[in-house]
Amino acid sequence: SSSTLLYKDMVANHFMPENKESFVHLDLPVIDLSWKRERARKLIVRAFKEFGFFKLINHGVSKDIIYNIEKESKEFFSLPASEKQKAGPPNPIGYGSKKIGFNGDTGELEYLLFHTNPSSIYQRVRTLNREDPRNFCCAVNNYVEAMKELACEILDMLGEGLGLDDKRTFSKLVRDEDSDSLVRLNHYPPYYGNSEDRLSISKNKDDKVARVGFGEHSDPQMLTILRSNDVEGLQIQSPTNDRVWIPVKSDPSAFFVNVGDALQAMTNGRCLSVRHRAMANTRRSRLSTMFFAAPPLHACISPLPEMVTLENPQKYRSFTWDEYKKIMYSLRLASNRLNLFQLD
Ligand code: GA4
Repeated sequence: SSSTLLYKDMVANHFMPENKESFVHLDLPVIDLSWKRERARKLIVRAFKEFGFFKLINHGVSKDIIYNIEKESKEFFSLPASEKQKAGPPNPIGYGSKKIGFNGDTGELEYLLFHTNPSSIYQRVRTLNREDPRNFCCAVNNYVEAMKELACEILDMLGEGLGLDDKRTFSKLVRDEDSDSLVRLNHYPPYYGNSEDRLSISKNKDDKVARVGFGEHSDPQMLTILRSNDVEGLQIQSPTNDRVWIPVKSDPSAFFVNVGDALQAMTNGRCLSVRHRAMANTRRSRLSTMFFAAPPLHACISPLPEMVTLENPQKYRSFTWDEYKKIMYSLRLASNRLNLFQLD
């Protein structure tokens, strides 16, 4: 795990055919939460600076919490469409199918999106005609609580690793009772494709038709924690070559953690909010769950004074999370929205 080559160099040295997308099979940086804190925080900082992503193992989240949310998610998505639609349309939270955001983006998935406060989750789930919505709520709430703790622990280690005056600067925003954190359940149904699609879509090496399930984008929030079942799909764009995609092997026992735009801004560009996408190319359903750790709407997002130096002058102007959200919902999924806040 203590490789000497930087990940970005490994990607940069990779042979690239002209004008073609290419795939590099790399192992993501791995962080083991049972390591000594000193070591874990050093490698978290390194992973976020070079890659924007890492895989988290020995995270200590109970198997029951994980099992229950996956079970409820599976049950929800197997309901008849008319039932699921009662929790929609997404405004932007709620149940959605194929439509992503408000500006014409689509994907091969259906999803549930919630604010993470218990009453918001209950309000949404209540409308479903289920035997007992409390089971669903309970599973989501327990998962959210575990993810919030985990996100804050990672953010505190990052704060220490970056040498912030107040090591809790990041986690305080997420722990704030007005935090705008979200939880998302995605379901990518198996995709077989039809003969017309086969002509226009390249086949991967297993001769299965590859199709984008959720198009390339960066996450707007501070930190994302993703978990999926054992069906592969996540791909990460190389931070140094936007035509190179890095497929991530699925690991249901691990979490995948990535930097969002707000954290890139606060760290003045040190931590990278890297673009990623999900493919729906398999014969089995992919189920994934994301926790998006976000600040409150009124919070001011600005490069922290410790992150601004002579060699690394202030890169972004400050903005409120509310302002950022308004702009992100006015743009397409793939937009480089943080660029609009760049100082030059
Ligand atoms: C991407 C990350 C999260 O899934 C999300 C998405 C949101 C949505 O689906 O409502 C957005 C997308 C995401 C970024 C740009 C805007 C907003 C769809 C879209 C086109 C919930 C989020 O916060 O931003």
